[in-house]
Amino acid sequence: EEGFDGRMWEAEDVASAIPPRTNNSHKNSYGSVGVIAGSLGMMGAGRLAALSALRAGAGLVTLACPRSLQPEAAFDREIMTWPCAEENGSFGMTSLEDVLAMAEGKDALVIGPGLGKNPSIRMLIRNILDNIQIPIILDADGLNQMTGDLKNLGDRGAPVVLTPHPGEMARLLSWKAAEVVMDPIAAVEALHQQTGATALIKGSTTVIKGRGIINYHMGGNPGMATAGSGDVLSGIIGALLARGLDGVKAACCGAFLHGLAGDMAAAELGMDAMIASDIIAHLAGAYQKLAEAYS
Ligand code: NPW
Ligand code: AMP
Ligand code: MG
Repeated sequence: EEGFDGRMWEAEDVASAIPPRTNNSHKNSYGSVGVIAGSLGMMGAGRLAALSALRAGAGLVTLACPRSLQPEAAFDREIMTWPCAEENGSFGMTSLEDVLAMAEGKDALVIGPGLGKNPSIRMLIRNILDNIQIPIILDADGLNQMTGDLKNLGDRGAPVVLTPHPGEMARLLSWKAAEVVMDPIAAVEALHQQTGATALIKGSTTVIKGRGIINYHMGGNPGMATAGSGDVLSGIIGALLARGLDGVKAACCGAFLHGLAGDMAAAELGMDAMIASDIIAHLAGAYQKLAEAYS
């Protein structure tokens, strides 16, 4: 059985799920994450996901982007970039060859933040899901694009984690957003049932459903209701998948670290002024708290 056993998990559980750094290790020991994200006007979403993956402890992060946006994608020096063939500032089916080349040798892929609405992205993602057997987290426009086309993901050779907010969940299930908000547990169970993937629904309570178990997380605060905060979560989960956690553990530990970093950002800056980058900056403090819980 993957993940935790349905109880509310503690810092100690999260700390012990994430393999500690060892003395005779190197960057490849901590996973290589590929991020497929961004489009003209929303490259920031891709950058936030990529930097979050690095701050969550991945050894290497490569941000694939539409070719014309490469200078913006490369803004953070530690992030490698992978310019891809583009369709009017967006990824599309014509990006497939470049994206498959980027994915080679990666330990996890983050797909979706800021991808936008180019309809040919749907075929691109379908091809990736069918042809690449590495763990994937699918979020944001990656989910919106795949509505009606996410089935049998449990039979894939590697985990898939889906992280919709209630609006994205409503589209995926053809429910009303109000119905999702009223019963997020039923929604997350339905999404897991329909797709076979690990499903995580965001909100003031985050609910995670993988094989046989349901997990909850109640950290975080309304200061996290700010642009890009979900893109940060997807990068964190990508890093944890690359570090070898299964789908449920990556989702649970990712939600925990994201909520804790968000609470530390709010404590320092206040809920009104904090922004998504501050959640990334406070991942350091969140990991320190975990280390204290573990020792
Ligand atoms: P409403 O209208 O509020 O009632 P979208 P998005 C609903 C990128 N970003 N409970 C909401 O309902 C993302 O990565 C880029 C209930 C509305 O109908 C995506 O790729 C940034 N309903 C892209 O933008 C920073 C809720 O869902 C719909 C809900 C679009 O993502 C920002 C909105 O969903 C952003 O991250 C809730 N809790 N939450 C950048 N800097 O580049 C949402 N809804 O249309 O998928 O829009 O979430 O903004
Ligand atoms: P997104 O809508 O994709 O940007 O994701 C927003 C992220 O911030 C999710 O991880 C939510 O769980 C978190 N978040 C947003 N609002 C709150 C809130 N009121 N309390 C706790 N977490 C929140
Ligand atoms: Mg989002």
